[in-house]
Amino acid sequence: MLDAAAPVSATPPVIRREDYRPPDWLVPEIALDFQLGADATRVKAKLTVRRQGTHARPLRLDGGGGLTPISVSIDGEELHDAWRLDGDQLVIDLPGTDHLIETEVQIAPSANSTLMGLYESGGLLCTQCEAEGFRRITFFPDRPDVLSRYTVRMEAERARYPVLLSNGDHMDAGDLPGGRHYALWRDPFPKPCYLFALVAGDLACNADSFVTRSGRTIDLGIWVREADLAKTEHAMASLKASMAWDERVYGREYDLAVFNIVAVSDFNFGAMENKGLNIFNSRYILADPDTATDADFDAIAGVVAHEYFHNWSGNRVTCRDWFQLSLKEGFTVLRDQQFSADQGSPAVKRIEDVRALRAAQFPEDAGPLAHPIRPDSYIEISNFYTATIYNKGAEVIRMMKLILGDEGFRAGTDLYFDRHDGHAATCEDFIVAMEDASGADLSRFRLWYTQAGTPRVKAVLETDAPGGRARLLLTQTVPPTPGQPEKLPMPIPLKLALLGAASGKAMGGEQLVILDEAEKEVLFDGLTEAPILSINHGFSAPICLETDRGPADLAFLSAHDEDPFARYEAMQQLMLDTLVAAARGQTVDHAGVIDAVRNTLTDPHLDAAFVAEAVLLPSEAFIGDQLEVVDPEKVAVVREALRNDLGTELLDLWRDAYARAQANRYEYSPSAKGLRRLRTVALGFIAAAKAPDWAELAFAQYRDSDNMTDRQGAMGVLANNEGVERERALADFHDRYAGDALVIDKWFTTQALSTRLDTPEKVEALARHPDFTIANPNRLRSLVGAFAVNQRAFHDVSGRGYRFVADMILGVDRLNPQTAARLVPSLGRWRRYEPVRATLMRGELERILAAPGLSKDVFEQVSKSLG
Ligand code: B3K
Ligand code: ZN
Repeated sequence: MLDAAAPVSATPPVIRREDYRPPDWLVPEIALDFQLGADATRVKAKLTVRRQGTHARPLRLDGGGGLTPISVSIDGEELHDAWRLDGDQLVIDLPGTDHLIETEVQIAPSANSTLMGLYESGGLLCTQCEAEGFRRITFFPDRPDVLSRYTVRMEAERARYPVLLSNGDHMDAGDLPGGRHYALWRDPFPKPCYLFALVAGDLACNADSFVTRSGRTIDLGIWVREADLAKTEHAMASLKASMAWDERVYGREYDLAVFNIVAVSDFNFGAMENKGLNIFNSRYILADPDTATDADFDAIAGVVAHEYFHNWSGNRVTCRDWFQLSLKEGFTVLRDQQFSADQGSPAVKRIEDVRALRAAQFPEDAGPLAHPIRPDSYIEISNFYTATIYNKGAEVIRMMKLILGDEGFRAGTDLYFDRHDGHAATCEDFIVAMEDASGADLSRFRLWYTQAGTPRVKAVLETDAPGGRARLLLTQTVPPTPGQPEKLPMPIPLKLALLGAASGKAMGGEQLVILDEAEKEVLFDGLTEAPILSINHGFSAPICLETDRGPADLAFLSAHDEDPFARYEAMQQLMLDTLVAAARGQTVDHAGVIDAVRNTLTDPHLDAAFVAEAVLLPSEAFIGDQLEVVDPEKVAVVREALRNDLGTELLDLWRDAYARAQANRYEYSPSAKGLRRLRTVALGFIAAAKAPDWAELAFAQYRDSDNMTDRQGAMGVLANNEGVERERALADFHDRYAGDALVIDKWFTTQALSTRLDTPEKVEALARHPDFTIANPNRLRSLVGAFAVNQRAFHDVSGRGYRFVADMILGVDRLNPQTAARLVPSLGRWRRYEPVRATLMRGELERILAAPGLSKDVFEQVSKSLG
């Protein structure tokens, strides 16, 4: 039998932030004893419990996923009438203040398809407890404000599970009769149960060490299947770089003597920051140049850093309740973004981060699932691991840093860590630490925590050229979102400058303007040239910006702006204005964009990575986001027309760029990465121009590459087009990497993202491919997740894309509700589309909602999308 989450029988309860109450009982100590087996694992738990405050309420321990108690004893006595089950909770009436509770349960890891709690992956036994998975392992108050010291004893068959890992320090190990062995781990740091982890299996270790700034040597281990050991070097280098960076930039030193990472192939998310024992989706650990792209290498560094940084922002200081999730996630995303920016090109990293924000968070903020970074309610907390909590959360803390200045911010984080070390804190605690350390008043800034929706800022510059004066009028509105029809103006920090229209130089330098009312006027004088507005430098605020700058101003900024982000943004805006006008049915001239791209391609001062970003057209989805009503086919057609013109008109320049980039020898460095990126971008434009040799060039790049970035890049270009080379490349790729799951994922994704018109039917056929399975989240996402973001294909007017994704959601929900629910938002934005598609999408949501036995995960996302 499959052990999925309990299906919804009645409308599931809503959990509200305002209902938070401190725990009635604390659990200062827990000792766990695991008799591990894939089909049956016995878990004994000894909890020392302490009544908190004066009350007569019983001890309530959460259970779930079919936990059945084998025995319960209180202060050493097995008492059958002193406890009861109330739903999934074990309820025990206790007379005193301090008691010892012992429970024993049996669980079945191999039948656990939810990948929460203890489960089996590729022969390993591993855990995932955040947010509420620990209750699937043993009865416990499964909430982040109950912190305990853990002692963990694990016993298992030695041949099958030679390595036994848990949190903290390794205390003891030994052989037992019958081919069994045991290990004992103790974690000295009190932690919430969501940070508990264990792993048992046949693993090899890349062992290394790191000496902290205070001179302690930390043993580092990255544990993988023996065959994957050679692919762990980059993750190890990233880990050591993260450890040094957190000491240098945030003054945070690692605390335990051991830091282990285990890679598993079945994992719902990217990775998990369990104390001293991070568990990772293998895609964020394993890499070598032949099998991983530059983007994969970058993501590995980012995720390794992210999980490591959680040791302070998340583990030493944790969250009081799950409404505070952004306290650890937003802050930690900011920290990993800063780390990655320091490792490579800060400008390119910022462009990538903003692109990700616009692709995932802006649509969320504009749709039925919009929520503030500190939500007010949820049905299933797993649905709130969102781009809003993570990425907008990071933007909000980045704005605090900008307002406080680097020193004020660092004083604030120091105070926050000192004040709350070892405790479960709130977003409010973080803001108060920032205020106390810097003297700043963030009272209005708190609106960023309570109001959902992306603010819209309009900037109009009026100039009085002969008088050398200018007046900038800034206005803001925050759009209504579900449950929040009215909004207050937010404090919006805007870094800006006026550029001289002749010199291209900023007159009077850059300034920081905080737009903290519905409108604000900024006056400039002493201007020596006609000014052009350059605004939102470095994307200083996560807003949608509207200006009165025309194509000539944007083209000028795209060639001259001193702020690299603003320069990139000017080009994007120029392209976007052209594409949006075309999608609205206006006749447009591509000459302005072509000239601007020509200038960028021929500017000798720009590096390849920046050029590659700047010349990319905005995505179909982002163009759609600017329209009142989206017709995805129309968007795709106008975008393709501009791409074709850019390809044709600038063909010689694309060939030059291609040739320059081709001369590059493989190394993983910012400049080599930039050249590789430009190479494939140029190849795409050569193909868009239908140059006679495009397929030959693409196939040669595919065949001759010594790295996955170039190979996959070429395969992507081929996959978007017709021809024998396409079929040869796809077939060769599949054969060449057969058995390497992470690479075969790329094979599925490349086809799911294809711009070809037959993509919907190809994707349906791929879902019947023997390599496809809905049980593995990576494989599911590689095909279905990728298809759902391929705007043109997913929104095929036949509705077959919608039907396919809805069928997948229903199928996956029976196994893994969390992963199923993550596919719902693609259908959930139906109101944005033209009526034929909107009706089809809504119909699929209604079909899902009517299905029997829906999980609360999917129920919440679908019902909110329809509501
Ligand atoms: N904290 C985990 C997320 C776990 C998600 C569980 N539903 C990974 C991370 O953000 O670092
Ligand atoms: Zn995180």
